[in-house]
Amino acid sequence: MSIPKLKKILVILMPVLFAEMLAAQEAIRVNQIGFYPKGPKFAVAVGTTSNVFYVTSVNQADTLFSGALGAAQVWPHSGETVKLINFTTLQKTGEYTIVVPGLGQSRRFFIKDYVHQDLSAAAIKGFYFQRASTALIDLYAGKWKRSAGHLDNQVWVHASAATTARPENTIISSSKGWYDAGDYNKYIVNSGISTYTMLAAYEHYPNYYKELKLNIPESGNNLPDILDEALWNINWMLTMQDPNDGGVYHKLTTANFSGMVMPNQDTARRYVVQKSTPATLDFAAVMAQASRIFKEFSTQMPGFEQTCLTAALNAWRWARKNPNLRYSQSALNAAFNPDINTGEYGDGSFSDEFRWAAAELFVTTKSDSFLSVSNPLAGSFGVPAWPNVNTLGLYSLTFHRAKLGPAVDTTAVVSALLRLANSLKTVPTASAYHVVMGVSNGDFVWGSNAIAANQGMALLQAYRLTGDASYLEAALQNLDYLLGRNATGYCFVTGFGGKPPLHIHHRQSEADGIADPVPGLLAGGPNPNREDGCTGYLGTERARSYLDNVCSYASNEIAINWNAPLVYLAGAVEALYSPTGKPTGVKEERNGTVPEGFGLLQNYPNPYGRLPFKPATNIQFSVGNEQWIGLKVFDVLGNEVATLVDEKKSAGNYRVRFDATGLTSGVYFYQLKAGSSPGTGPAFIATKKMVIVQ
Ligand code: 9MR
Repeated sequence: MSIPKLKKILVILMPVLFAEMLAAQEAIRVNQIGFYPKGPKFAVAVGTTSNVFYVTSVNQADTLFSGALGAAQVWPHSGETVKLINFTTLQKTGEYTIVVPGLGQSRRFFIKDYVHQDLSAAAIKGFYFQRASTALIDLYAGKWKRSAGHLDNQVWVHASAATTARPENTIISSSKGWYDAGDYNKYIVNSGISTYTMLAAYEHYPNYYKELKLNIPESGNNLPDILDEALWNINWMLTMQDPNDGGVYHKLTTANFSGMVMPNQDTARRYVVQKSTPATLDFAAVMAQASRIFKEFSTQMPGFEQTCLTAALNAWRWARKNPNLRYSQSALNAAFNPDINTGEYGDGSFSDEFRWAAAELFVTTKSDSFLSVSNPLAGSFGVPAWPNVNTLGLYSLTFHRAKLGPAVDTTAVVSALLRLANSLKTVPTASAYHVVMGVSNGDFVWGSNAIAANQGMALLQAYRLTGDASYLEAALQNLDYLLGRNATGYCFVTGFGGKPPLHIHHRQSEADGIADPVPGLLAGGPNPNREDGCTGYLGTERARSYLDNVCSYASNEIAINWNAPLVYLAGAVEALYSPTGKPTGVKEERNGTVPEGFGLLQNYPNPYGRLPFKPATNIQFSVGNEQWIGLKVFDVLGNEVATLVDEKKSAGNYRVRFDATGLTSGVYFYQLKAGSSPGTGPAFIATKKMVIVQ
């Protein structure tokens, strides 16, 4: 065949080959981040006649493992016929792909220790990106930096919330807090379960979280970063309690949802609206929990433990006096102006909130008066969600069971927890996708991905209780589901995996003019109810009712109560599978060699970061192979005060002189970034604090 002819055929074939390659990547569903060397490893192949699979190097040059595919099985949630791929016994670390003859090659993934450390940190950092009332600066937010919006230091008391002490249109200050989701409102009910889950992650795995660094403004302040992040919301929640009676406003909101604008462009009036029983009880539960957690940090935060406990007790008293005050937006709008048309978080049954608050207050105070008002062990226990919270109290009772005293029947605590976990544990073996998700058809609803994450969290409680690895392994299956072993082919966390969501329903990500969405955010996930009415959903089946389009708030929004169980699940499996139980100090190296020995030459390392500058010092770093290096100094507000390096550097050791003359005494940060080029995003970032004393 002549060369030109061959070329022509190749030109025609190329798009076909490319399309086939993509289809194959979609047809083998695998966690797109990876697996622990000693952990279970599953994937599924969709619609194949092959009976074998191979795990190979990414370029397919080396085959590390081969095995038989499982029997063909239909997953009823997607209607797909799939075969299970089990490569658990492959423990060699590396970056791999799965090949199924006739089907193609999967997306790439790692087998290695600490494989979910970046995810664990990014999922918490996602909350930093949701912060109201503050600018996000380059130093912490990188290209997603933005101006401050929603200072919320002037918030109107809505007619529905008016009291003698705070009549309609009283102005209060209610700053900070996290935006709930893709919208900019702040809702106490949803803050309740979200904040609990973040605090529980710390309470259950303190050694892990004490060392997990997030590069947020408070990093280095002698509190674990995850608690600093939680405090941003706790401090807001405290302002939502009416000091005159202890009741808690249901939400802080604009009358209507804003357009797709940045926070500083949404300047409509914000209100606190009617107090409600569920908001007040969720608040009481979180404040009781916060009180016992921050006790450990009474040196750093004197009095905070008592502030939280007093707030919890006042809320509890209010709820006992007002045990049945529902937040109904239609009822509110019939009676008051202006109408409020934002998220409702309307919940009509409050016994679960009473049980949760009673459990937390009891665990913190050991006073059985709370138990006689509401028995946390009454009723049944399901996987938690914002309207069903009694199981959160069960988690706390389980964790603290050794110290509860005779007032609580700990045998009943343990059996209730195990009943829930046992109903989930064996599900993967019977599931074509080998996941817990889908144990009930009803798992596929608005925010279905949080159901998967919360199932994982429930299983992890049983693992801690029993040490039985089958609970831990079942939990990990749902993390795999979220990261790619699902019927959509997506890794559902922005910025992670080979096919992450790109068009989440998230005002900041839509309005910021940056192609990549804010990272570390979990999309809501498949939801066959499709309340958004958008067209273009992947499929009509429950597990394929997903659409990566900003239109799709019913399947592609993000929300704090969905990210929080992802934080817990990713952090817990990291803490449990990592060789040390702690994060590794070495940041993942993606391209180029991680610079070593980065630090100030004089007095380094220095635990206090205090350095006598007289008036100059040297910053040193090493470069493993040629790459672009940026070295800058920032003040505490994130203003750049010096650029010391911004160029390609070849391998070697460097010393750069930093002259601090002219800078006022105070805290500064110096940051090293390295990567293939300044524009492509750094492969390595390290930030260190220094105190300049002139
Ligand atoms: O997560 C909430 C889901 O359970 C409800 O079905 C849905 C409709 O009421 O609301 C979801 O919560 C949204 C909230 O009302 C407003 N902010 C965005 C939340 C996530 O979509």
